[in-house]
Amino acid sequence: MTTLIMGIVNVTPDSFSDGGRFVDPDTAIAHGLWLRSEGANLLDVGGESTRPGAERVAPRVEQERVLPVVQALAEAGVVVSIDTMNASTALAAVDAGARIVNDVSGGLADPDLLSAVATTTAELVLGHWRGPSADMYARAEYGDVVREVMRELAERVDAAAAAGIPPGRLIVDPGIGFGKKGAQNWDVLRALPRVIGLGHRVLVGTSRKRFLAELLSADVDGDGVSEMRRDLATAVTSVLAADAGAWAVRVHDVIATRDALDVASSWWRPHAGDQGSE
Ligand code: PMM
Repeated sequence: MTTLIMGIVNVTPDSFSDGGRFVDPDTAIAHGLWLRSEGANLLDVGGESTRPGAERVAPRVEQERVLPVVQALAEAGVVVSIDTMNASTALAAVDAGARIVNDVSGGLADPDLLSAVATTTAELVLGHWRGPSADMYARAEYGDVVREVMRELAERVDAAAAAGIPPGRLIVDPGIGFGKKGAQNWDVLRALPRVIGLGHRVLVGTSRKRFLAELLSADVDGDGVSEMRRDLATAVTSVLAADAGAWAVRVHDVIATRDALDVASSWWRPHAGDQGSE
């Protein structure tokens, strides 16, 4: 199985599952190196929460959070992606060593982002997005969610190409949880082969998201759906995304997804001639 694992390093006080844990740069760097030791192929560093209802952060604050972390991880040989919607942060992070710009808004939030990325050699993740997190569920109105997500993603690909970014540098992401409610996310995930059919690498981010928690039976321990159970659900969606042909999955709990992908690839691989026990 060749699907890559993108580990999440949120340098934010308010991300919905890990907000506040890694705001200190040294803690964030140590966490990133730990995720690499667990098997992450890439690390996605972000300084602005996109959780539902989150307010925007000034680019200066975002850059103070992320740049030392991007630089240290890049110097340690990690392939770093910068999770930002701001052109200035994208450029500064690429200067600090990031090789991928991950814009969940697909270039819509900052009109300068696509042309800024075009001046670099970075790869670009274009997410499907319908507006800021503060009111994103108000925009989750679709006739045919799969068709509309595909069409809007294709428009972002065209905009990136028009800005001068070679198509081979583009990665698309259906934006699970962004402007989509529970069932709509499942419809999009089931249609992943069609998204892959757009002809670009596809990144999928389901990690710990609300639509997973909504599915799981709540309150076995009287405390909602625990992080451990969300991580297990994420490992399952990671395997299914990999089986559908995703290029990479973006996850908080790298080791759970690594184990799940290893088990799945052992299931799919012919074992004739192996010397295993039991
Ligand atoms: N999700 C979040 C943040 N960044 N980037 C991409 N490309 N795809 C996603 O699905 C995505 C993302 C929100 O999750 P977090 O706040 O737990 O990082």
